[in-house]
Amino acid sequence: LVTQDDIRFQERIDAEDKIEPRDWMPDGYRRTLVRQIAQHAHSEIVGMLPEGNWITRAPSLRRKVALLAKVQDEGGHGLYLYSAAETLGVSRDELVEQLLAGKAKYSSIFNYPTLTWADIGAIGWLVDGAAIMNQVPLCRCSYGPYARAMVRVCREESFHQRQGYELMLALANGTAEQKRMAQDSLNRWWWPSLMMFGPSDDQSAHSAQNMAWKIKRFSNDDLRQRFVDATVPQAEFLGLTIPDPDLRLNAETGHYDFGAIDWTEFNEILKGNGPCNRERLEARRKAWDEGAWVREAATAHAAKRAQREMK
Ligand code: FAQ
Repeated sequence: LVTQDDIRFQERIDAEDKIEPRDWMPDGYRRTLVRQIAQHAHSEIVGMLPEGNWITRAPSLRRKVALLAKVQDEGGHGLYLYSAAETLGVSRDELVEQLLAGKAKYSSIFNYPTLTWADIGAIGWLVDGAAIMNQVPLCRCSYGPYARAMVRVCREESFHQRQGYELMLALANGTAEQKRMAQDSLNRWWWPSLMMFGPSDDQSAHSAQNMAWKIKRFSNDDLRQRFVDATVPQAEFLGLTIPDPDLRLNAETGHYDFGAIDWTEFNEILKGNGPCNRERLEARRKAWDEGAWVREAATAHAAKRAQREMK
């Protein structure tokens, strides 16, 4: 049933008005935003784990400092996004609970292991590269708090992407063994990075409505194509080979054609059966349990301060 409120809401969207927390919005709009922003926040928090794995083993002080800063940024993005979700009437506790109970989704990409130091380069280059491609249009999302949060997040992700590409460049120009490591990590991260953009358009349940509401500005397949077009020349500059025998520049379209994505692998990961799904959730649960004393201390401190202010 379409009401007058729905019609007026769509007119505001079409006029490029930003929707703010206290404005009327359809329940479906609120629900899909909570879903997307929460999944995005969880991705940032779980996304700290694969790279965190290498902080203690970074090969130099300079690399360690950069990686520490990057992982810290991701924690910041997660908290920032939980706050954006809270403006829609859910609490951070609820969202964290859903994550720890295994009921919430987060990006498929963070369920792969980081086996070598080169994976830190590949994550920055490809995973942050894909994240930027997807998130720059979100700076124009119709929901104000999410759009504004994305501006800072995208600036920081750009730094992350450069950090990763520069690392890959150092390895690709290094010894034969270093170059092999870089190629091996490209081989393992390429296809999962393409899956980050989500199912193909004809399989994407939320796309049509989210495009009409201007939450999404481009479809999953459009963004995936843009990512391939931008990344292939970067791989060529590194002297590395993209692991796709079907990849070729299509002279007619000006875009790269690429091979079929293994959607079975993607769907298995979404069901919780990826290589690291269990390990990631266990790490988050452990961090939550071991952080209980911090939450208790902060609550006690806040209560004490409130009491002092009342006097
Ligand atoms: N993994 O109908 P659609 C980062 C789900 S970047 C897992 O197409 P939609 C930075 C989807 O949620 C990564 N699930 O859905 C970083 C839906 O599930 P539901 C995070 C996926 O929303 C870098 C179902 O499949 N970025 O963290 C995936 O229209 C390095 C149907 O899909 C964002 O979250 C996937 N790859 O489009 C951190 C960006 N793809 O809820 C550390 C914001 C789809 O029906 C290190 N999100 N699904 O059960 C979005 O732009 C959108 O939500 C999409 C999906 C494009 C991800």
